[in-house]
Amino acid sequence: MMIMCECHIHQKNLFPVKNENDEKTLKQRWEIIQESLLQPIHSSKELEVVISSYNTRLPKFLALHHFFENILEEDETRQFFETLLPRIIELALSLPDILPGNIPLLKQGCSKSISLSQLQIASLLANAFLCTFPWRKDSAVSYPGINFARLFAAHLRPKREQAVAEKLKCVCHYFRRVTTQKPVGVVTFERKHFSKSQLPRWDRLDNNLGNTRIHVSSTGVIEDEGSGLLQVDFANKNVGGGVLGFGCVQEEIRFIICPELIVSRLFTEQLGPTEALVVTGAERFSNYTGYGDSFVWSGNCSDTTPHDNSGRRRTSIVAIDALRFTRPIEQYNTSNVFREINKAYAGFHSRFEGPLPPVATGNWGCGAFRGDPNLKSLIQLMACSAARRDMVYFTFGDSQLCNSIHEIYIFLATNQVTISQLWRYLCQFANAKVKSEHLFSYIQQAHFDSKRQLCIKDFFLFQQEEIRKK
Ligand code: AR6
Repeated sequence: MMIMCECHIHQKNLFPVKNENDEKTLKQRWEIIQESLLQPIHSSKELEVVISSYNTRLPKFLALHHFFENILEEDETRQFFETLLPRIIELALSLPDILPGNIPLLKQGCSKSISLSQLQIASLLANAFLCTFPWRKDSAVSYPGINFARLFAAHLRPKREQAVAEKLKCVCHYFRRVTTQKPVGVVTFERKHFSKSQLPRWDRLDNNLGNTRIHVSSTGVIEDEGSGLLQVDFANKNVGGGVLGFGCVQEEIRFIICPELIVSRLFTEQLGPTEALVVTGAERFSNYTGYGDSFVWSGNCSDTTPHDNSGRRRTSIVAIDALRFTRPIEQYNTSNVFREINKAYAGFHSRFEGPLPPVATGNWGCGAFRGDPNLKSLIQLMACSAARRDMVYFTFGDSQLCNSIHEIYIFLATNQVTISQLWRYLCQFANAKVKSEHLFSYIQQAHFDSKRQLCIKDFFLFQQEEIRKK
């Protein structure tokens, strides 16, 4: 009946059930799912019972109960169980018709892409909402996980409770939209892998950094002001990070307002150090205010982004995961700078010739992952320059950072500093006993010193030449 991807719901997937005589027999999992979900469900507690009839490894749905019992109005809860849930179930159970073939996996070490219609994604997400995907022993560690169970259970931390409820509002809103009017577009998920030989030699690139144009702004956010640009997702190596849990920072917010991104968790294996995921065509469904614990769903978003010839919205989002530093001082080590610059390059590089859209980014790796925005802005500038893209950098309200990035850029441009020179200064900084907040002034000094040394060298060469001539 259902042949679903090399990944999850599988035709031959059998599940132990007890028969009338209390004996254990094996039954096709999809049959059990269908039978269970076609029963009437009036509350989140009943939904939990139904789901646990075909998925046994579940945490308690405390956040979901809290949401329907304490957050929504009685009327809204009734509407959900009377109208929306039956529609979500119908959408989930029609998966074999909507998506009859297999979905390949985007495995580590391979560059590969998958295109799905928005309707196929909606049906997959409806299955994820109903937790129909079995837990897979072989891949549990290296794939992020798609069932919504963790979100339904994310209730343990009181401060986060509100944000989890707001995320559930985004999810309900998404299903309300896609079950009212079928979406017609297409979304492409592209995994990019770079081998060592495909990466630049940073110590040899003589691109002038001033040739890369940058715009730095202390106002605006990537998803609003980055329209038409390559928008960076400050990702986790498990794409989506804590979107189906407590998480509520840049990546999780992006995924929850554009829920089609969540489906990537079904088939995208953990990102390796020189890998990125580019998603083209995802629609935005929700607006929001706040950030982190203060995140609030603020209603419908009508995404007016035009479509390309393949029916995809012209929105490209690139997931790149920075390193998380428990000891921030370690980020200046050459090996870590090398890892981060290659990761950014993997995200920004395009195999297409001709002018490329600029990168819309900001303090990548500098929130939850505790990086230094001064260093990360330079790393991203170098990666943009090597990938032939301009850069728009949002400092997220930090006007001091905005000024200092602007200042160092002017310095690099007017002094015609190249990628390889800046790479050398960063390597020198790694060995210098200087405080990290002085990175920019260190670079300026290092550049003057190296110029002075060049002048002295030139002077001696000139003198030697003069003596030789005499
Ligand atoms: N536009 C521009 N800048 C932003 C935006 C936005 N919409 N949102 C936040 N910032 P963070 P990380 C700025 O912590 O450190 C997630 O759980 C703001 O200054 O999300 O790379 C992932 O799944 C913020 O402090 O990214 C990973 O597990 C900074 O960007 C982990 O967090 C960094 O945002 C990644 O952490």
